[in-house]
Amino acid sequence: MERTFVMIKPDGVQRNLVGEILARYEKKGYKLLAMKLMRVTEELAHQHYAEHVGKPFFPGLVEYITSGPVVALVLGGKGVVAGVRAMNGATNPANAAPGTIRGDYGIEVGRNVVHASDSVESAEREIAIYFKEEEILAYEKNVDAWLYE
Ligand code: DAT
Ligand code: MG
Repeated sequence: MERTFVMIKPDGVQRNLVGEILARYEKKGYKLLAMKLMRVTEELAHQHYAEHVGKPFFPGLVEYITSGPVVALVLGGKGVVAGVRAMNGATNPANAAPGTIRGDYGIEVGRNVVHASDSVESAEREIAIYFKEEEILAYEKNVDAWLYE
């Protein structure tokens, strides 16, 4: 099953949006494979956002992502990588369509509420940064027959 890495960022936790955001992914039909409340350390932030090291916004990004607890998730499902990116909306909430998480809950790019992997390859890389394989569960749900033909 395709998997993606998702994070509800510190602003999402502080603004009491965890339940609403999880509910969206759940209702869509994506399967929760792993979940934890945790703090992102500076070291984790550098690993996670390795592609952005040295960019002007990088220090602010690290400060933001390490500023409070986050919820780290692994979600599974057919097309889940692109599907969650679409549900999250454009990187800058100012450009994110209404109906998306960033469009509905965010204002500025530096407080954009959620993260999701941008490809199957980056999903596997990011999952490995945040989770041990034994923390990721494989299980059947009866509803699967009602989600998949
Ligand atoms: P995404 O989170 O949509 O994958 P990204 O990987 O390009 O976007 O950037 C990672 C995060 O860095 C993004 O969620 C918010 C921040 N960021 C990106 N571009 C930025 C910019 N131009 N100014 C400020 N923050 C930015
Ligand atoms: Mg990205």
